[in-house]
Amino acid sequence: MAIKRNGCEGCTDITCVSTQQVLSQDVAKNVKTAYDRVKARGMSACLFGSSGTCCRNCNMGPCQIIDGVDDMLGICGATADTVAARNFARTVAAGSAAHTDHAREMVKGFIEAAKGEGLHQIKDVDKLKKLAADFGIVTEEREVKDIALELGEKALAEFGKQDDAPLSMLKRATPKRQALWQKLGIAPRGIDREVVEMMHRTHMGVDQEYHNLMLQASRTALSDGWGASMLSTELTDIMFGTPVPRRAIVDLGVLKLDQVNITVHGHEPLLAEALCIAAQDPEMLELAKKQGAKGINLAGVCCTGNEILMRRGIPVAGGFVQQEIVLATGAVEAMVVDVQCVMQSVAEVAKNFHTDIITTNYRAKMPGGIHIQFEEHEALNSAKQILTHAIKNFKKRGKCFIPKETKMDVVVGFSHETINTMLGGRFRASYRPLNDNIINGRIRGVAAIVGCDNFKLADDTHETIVRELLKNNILVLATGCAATSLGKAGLLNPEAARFCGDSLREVCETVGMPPVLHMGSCVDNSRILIAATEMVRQGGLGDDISDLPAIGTAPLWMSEKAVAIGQYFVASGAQVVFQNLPISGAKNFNKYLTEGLMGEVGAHWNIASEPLEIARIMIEKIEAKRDALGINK
Ligand code: XCC
Ligand code: SF4
Repeated sequence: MAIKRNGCEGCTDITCVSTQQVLSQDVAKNVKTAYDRVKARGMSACLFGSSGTCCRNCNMGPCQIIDGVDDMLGICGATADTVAARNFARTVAAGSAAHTDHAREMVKGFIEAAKGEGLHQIKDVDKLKKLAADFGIVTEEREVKDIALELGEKALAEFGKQDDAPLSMLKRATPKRQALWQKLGIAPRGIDREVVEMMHRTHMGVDQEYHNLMLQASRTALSDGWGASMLSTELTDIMFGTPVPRRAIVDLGVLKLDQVNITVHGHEPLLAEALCIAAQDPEMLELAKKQGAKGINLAGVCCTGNEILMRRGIPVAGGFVQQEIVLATGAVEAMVVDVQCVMQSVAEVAKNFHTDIITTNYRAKMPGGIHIQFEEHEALNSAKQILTHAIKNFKKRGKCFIPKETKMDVVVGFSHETINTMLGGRFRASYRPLNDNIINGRIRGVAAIVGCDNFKLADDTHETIVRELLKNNILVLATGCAATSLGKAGLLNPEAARFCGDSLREVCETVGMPPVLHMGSCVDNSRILIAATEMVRQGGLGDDISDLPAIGTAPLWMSEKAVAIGQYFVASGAQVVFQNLPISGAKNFNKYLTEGLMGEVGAHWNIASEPLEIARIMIEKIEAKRDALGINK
C-alpha cells in the first residue's frame, strides 16, 4: 500500500515499507529524495527525447525530428530512423563502456594478484584452468601463478586487440551462434575497439542506415556480454571465490544501532573486498571500540552490494532507489562509493547528518564528497584509511532511525557452477536435470529478471512480475537491483516455493532451492549467457539459445548498461522485454528492433509498460518456444 510521507504531499507512490518508514520519521523530514524531484518536476519529459528523435550529434542542431514530416528532418537530412538508431547505439556503447572500464580494473587487479602483489590471491584454481584453456594457455605442470599471470596479460590484451580475430571467450557460445555472428560480421574483435567504432559510426555523417548501425550495436554489446562482463565475472570469481549458496539478509533493517555503519555503493568489487578484509582487522575493530561502537557493520548498496552478498554474505541495505533512503536513516557513518549508479543527491542528503560520502575512484568525484583514492597496489592501507575516517564519525551520530522489522532472509550465490551441482548432484554436475524438468513440463521455462529499479514505475514491479511467473511454473534467475528488490519481497528464500505453481514448487522443495535464483550483479548477467549455453549443450532443448524456452526482462531499467545487456541478450538469441525504450518516434527502426531482428539473430526486443503485461508476454514467448520444440503435450 502506498503512503504519503510527512511534508511531501506528492509522495504517494512509495510501496516499499522500509522506505515509507524512514521517510515518515522526523529524522528524515528535511531530506529531499528523487521521489520528491519526480513530483516537483511538474512537466512531462520532452517528447523528442522520450521517442528517440532528438539529435545533438553536431552543431547544426540540435534537431528534433518528426517521422514522416519532410520539413522535420535533421538539417543534415537525417531521418527519424537514423537519429533514433544512432541514439540507441550510443546508449549501447555507453553501457558497454561502463562494463568495460570496470572489467579492465578487475583484470589489472587480477594481474597484481597473479604476481603475488597486493591483497588478493588466486582462490579458484579449477576455474582459473578452465578460463586459461579458453585463452589457449597451457596449464599442465605449471605453477598457478604462472598460469594466472599469462591469463591476466592475455585478458588485458583483449581490450586493445587490433586484429580481426574474435574475442577468446566467444568460443564458449554454441557453434551455431558463433557461425551466425561470423556470417553477420558481428563477432567482436577488441573490447575497446567496438565502443570506439560505435562512437565513430554515430558521429555526424558516417553510418546513416539503421540496420547497419545495429550490426555494430550488436557487436559492441557482445563485446560487453561475452567480453568485458564475462571476463570481469570470471576473474572476480577466480580471485574472490566462485559464489556458493549462503544465507544473508537484505533491506534497511540490516543497519545496526550500536555499530559503525559503512555502506559500500557502486560496482567494482576490488574496493568492497578490501573493505571487507580491513573491517576484520584488529586495529580497525579496536578503533571502533574506542569510539564507543560494538563493531563495524558493512552493508552493500546496488551492485557492489550484490558482489559482496554473493561471495561473503555481507548484507545489502538497499538497491538503486534506496541509496538516499539508506542515508536518511541518519545511522550511516560513511557511504563509500566508486563508479556507476551513484546519484549526485547522496551528498546533499548526507549534509543533513554526520554522514560522509567518500569517493574512491579518480574517475568519479562529487561536490560535497570527500575523496580518498583507493589504490589497488596498497589496497589494505587504502581501505584502512577509508574505514578510519568512517569510524571516527561514529561519535558524531545524532538522532537516527533504523526500521528494525524490515530485514529479509535470502539465500544467494547461484553461480552457474552452483546451479550445475545443485541440480545434478556433486558427482553428476549437469544442467540435464533442469532440461528434463523443462521437457517434462514441471518447469515451463526460465526467465531472467535483471537490471535496475527506477522511480518511473511502482517499486513493487519486479515482485508483481515474478509472482506471476512463479504461479505459471517459470523458474526465475535474478541479478542486479532487481534481485535486491526481490530479496526484500521475500522471494529469494526456499520458503518462497509456496508462491509457485504446483510443479515448480515440487522441484524447488525437492532440491531445497528458492524459486528465484540470485546470480549476482549486472556484470554477472554473463553467468546467464553461460548457463543458457550449458542448457543447450545438455540437449533436448534445441541447438541454440534462440531455441530455449527462456526470456529476459529489465522492467525498471534506468542505466545505459541495461540497454547494452538487453542488446547482448538479443544478439545471443534471447528475447527481452523492456519498459519504454526511446525508439517510438521512428517507425521503421522501432519495427526492426521489436520484430525485424528476429530474422537475423533469432530474437528481438519487446516493449511493455505494465508489470502484468510484461509477465504475460514472457509467459507467451516461453510457451511458444515450447510449442516449437514439440515439448508441449
Ligand atoms: Fe545500477 Fe548495478 Fe542498474 Fe542497479 S542494476 S541501478 S545498473 S546498480 Ni546493475
Ligand atoms: Fe541535426 Fe544532423 Fe547535426 Fe544531428 S547530425 S544535430 S540531425 S544536423
